[in-house]
Amino acid sequence: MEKRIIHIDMDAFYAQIEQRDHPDYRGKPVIVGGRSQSRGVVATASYEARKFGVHSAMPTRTAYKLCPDGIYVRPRFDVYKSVSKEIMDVFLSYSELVEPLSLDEAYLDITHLVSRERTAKSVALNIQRDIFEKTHLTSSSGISYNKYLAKIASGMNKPKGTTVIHHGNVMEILKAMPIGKFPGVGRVTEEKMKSLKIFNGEDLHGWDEADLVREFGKRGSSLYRKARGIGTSELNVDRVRKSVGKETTFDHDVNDDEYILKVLEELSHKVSENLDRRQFAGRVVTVKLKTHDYKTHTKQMMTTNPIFKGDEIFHYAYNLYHEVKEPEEPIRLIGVTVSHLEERSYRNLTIYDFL
Ligand code: DCP
Ligand code: MG
Repeated sequence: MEKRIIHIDMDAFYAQIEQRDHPDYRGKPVIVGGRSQSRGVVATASYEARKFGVHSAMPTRTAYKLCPDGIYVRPRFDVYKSVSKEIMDVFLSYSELVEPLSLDEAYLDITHLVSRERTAKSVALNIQRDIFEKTHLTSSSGISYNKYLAKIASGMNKPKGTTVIHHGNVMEILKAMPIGKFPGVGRVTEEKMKSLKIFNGEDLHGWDEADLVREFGKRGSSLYRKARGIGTSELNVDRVRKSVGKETTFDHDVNDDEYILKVLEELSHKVSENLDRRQFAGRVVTVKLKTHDYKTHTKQMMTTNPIFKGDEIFHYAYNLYHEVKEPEEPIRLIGVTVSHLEERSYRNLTIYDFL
């Protein structure tokens, strides 16, 4: 039987959590972002804020100009992470075949749950209902016969959407899709596509595979197939378990930031070497430390792109260290881990390129 894949993606994830936890933020433009007006970028914005043109990855300074009366808040990664775990538990109660893509989205293979009495759409609705009951947060889902179509579908009717792409509507949807929204087309590819007069899925569909390969290399073949609704339905189920970490135990308690950071930098480069050997890149960096009283503290962060270079890992580790380390508390162990790994061949594509 053909597979049934659901892609679930939480609506305005960080911002919705902030609105849930602060009732006075509800119905208002909420912008979750990094640091100051001068340096930070927007992690996400509530749907109310999006009306002003504010979106993820925009400099916070630009957001202030577009939406001066917005509510600007710093991210609370611990909370987002624990919500993410709750969502994951819901997924796992439906299927063992779950492939998380980030804190707020995952693919589920629910082929085994579908029968004459039970449609894939009803399963998706149940999952969304369970997520809401457990977390009081809304999500959107997409249902299809392969992964990338399910992902396209979940984005089609956000927020609170449930959308099915089937053999009857797939070509109509793909043909109408602007090329920049096409899965696998990032900003650079989009520009090149436009210069070749490929503006939507229909234009793409008109190209021969050989010509696409000539222009776009290996990705050309994949785009050729994607223009036709063809893609993989195999989930990468152990991506989440894969991680590479290194740690060091000091032979006495230390509290010298400069020294600890030097060690952390070395560890970051060792993790990088290991990732390099295995041709992996990862999306989550975790810093762990143990204080003198043997208590373990960890902090993790999602990266914008899959990373593997020592300097990049250290950049995140450096920031995380400053978030988790108490100035007065000496530590006896420090470690850094990169997880949510994927094969390097995909590293130029971010998850956002797939939307
Ligand atoms: N995120 C981030 N930086 C980005 C994009 C996203 O930090 N450039 C974080 C904040 C988001 C979360 O990841 O809340 C999930 O990303 P999504 O792309 O799923 O965006 P949202 O869930 O915020 O909104 P949507 O309703 O469009 O899914
Ligand atoms: Mg989301």
